[in-house]
Amino acid sequence: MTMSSEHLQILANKLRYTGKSKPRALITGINGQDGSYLAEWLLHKGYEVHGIVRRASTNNLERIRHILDKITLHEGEITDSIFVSYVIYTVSPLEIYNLAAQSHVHTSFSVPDYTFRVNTLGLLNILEAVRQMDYLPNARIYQASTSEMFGNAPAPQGIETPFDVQSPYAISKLASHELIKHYRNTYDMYTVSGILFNHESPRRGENFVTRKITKYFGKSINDRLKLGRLKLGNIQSERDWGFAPDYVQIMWKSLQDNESKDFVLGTEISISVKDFLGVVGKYMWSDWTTYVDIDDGEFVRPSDVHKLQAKSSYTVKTDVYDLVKIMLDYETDTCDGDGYDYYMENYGDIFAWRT
Ligand code: NDP
Ligand code: GDR
Repeated sequence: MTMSSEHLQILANKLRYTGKSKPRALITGINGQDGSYLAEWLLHKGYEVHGIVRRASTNNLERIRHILDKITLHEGEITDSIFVSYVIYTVSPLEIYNLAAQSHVHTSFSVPDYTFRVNTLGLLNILEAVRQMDYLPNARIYQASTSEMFGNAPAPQGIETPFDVQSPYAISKLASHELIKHYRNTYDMYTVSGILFNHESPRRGENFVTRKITKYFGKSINDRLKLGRLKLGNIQSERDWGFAPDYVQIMWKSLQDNESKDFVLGTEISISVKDFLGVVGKYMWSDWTTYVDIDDGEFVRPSDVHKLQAKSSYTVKTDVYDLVKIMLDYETDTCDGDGYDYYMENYGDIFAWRT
């Protein structure tokens, strides 16, 4: 007896919930901030986890070093359609989380072409690979969309807010958001665009503003004096900053519903970079103004987004004030690893899924 693709799809959906087979997930960008937390979360949920990483001449696996023996890595670029199709065909995942991106907004002004290729054509490669393998059960696809797509639309921004992009990065992500809708509406594929506001952690890249600030202020006064003053750009801009582990759980949740739908996720609290510095200064008993220089060249963008504040589809647990504490504790070595001990002690079960 041969099975139609419809039957295979039904069977796959049944297996997803019965626990008879381990569900298999593929994460692009698994060695990034979110990819590393999501991999931990999916392992905790009993998944077989596969990830795509780029070949590098230096070690780029630091964030997933502790789980390397539990996951399978596939080395390649998401801009390479042949590689992407091959991995999807061989892994045959039930869920694909597309987190790989040129994710730095300021950098996207210097490399718009590259940004578009990774952030948009990368997703297209995944969507086409899944669509064309219609003899395999369709994988559910999560796309990492961003609050940057709202740009300077008046805050708070929710699922109904019209987009107002301000950077090549935002344009590339908006094109991907439209691709997600197109493949869902046209081919009946289970695709989700999660529009996430800024989320940070001790694993955040060092050239994003929260990590840049906490890394600097986590140092002793002597070390700060040796380093010289911290140079920042536009400190008036306001962002809705949350804690990355909270966000990856919702990514997973969004692929477990009966129907796929897009959503918005943030803390609903928005503070400026200047106020973020104020909170850091309070925790560190430091007057931040003594240590910071505003540089109106290097770190200022050709156009910036003034205020982002979510009208969120889900509640998240950690607010920006706890986030600052977690990030500073990590830098000052008052906690083990990336805030786990501190967090278990103070907030109980939020991190209980971590191994
Ligand atoms: P990171 O920059 O930490 O991670 C990006 C990942 O993408 C890295 O693993 C990187 O690998 C990988 N990557 C980049 N280019 C390629 C490529 N051509 N082929 C394969 N892999 C590639 O980002 P985050 O973890 O912070 O964010 C995850 C996703 O969520 C991104 O798509 C981002 O745009 C989006 N997003 C993030 C938000 C946030 O506040 N963090 C908010 C909203 C959306 P490598 O190490 O080799 O560079
Ligand atoms: P963002 O994060 O652009 O919101 O993108 P970033 O931390 O880079 O900037 C936030 C705001 O801070 C201002 N700023 C500075 N930014 C950086 N990086 N360095 C500085 O020195 C500095 N000084 C001031 C910026 O102008 C901006 O207004 C992040 C990324 O994770 C994206 O991938 C994601 O989509 C969005 O968050 C939501």
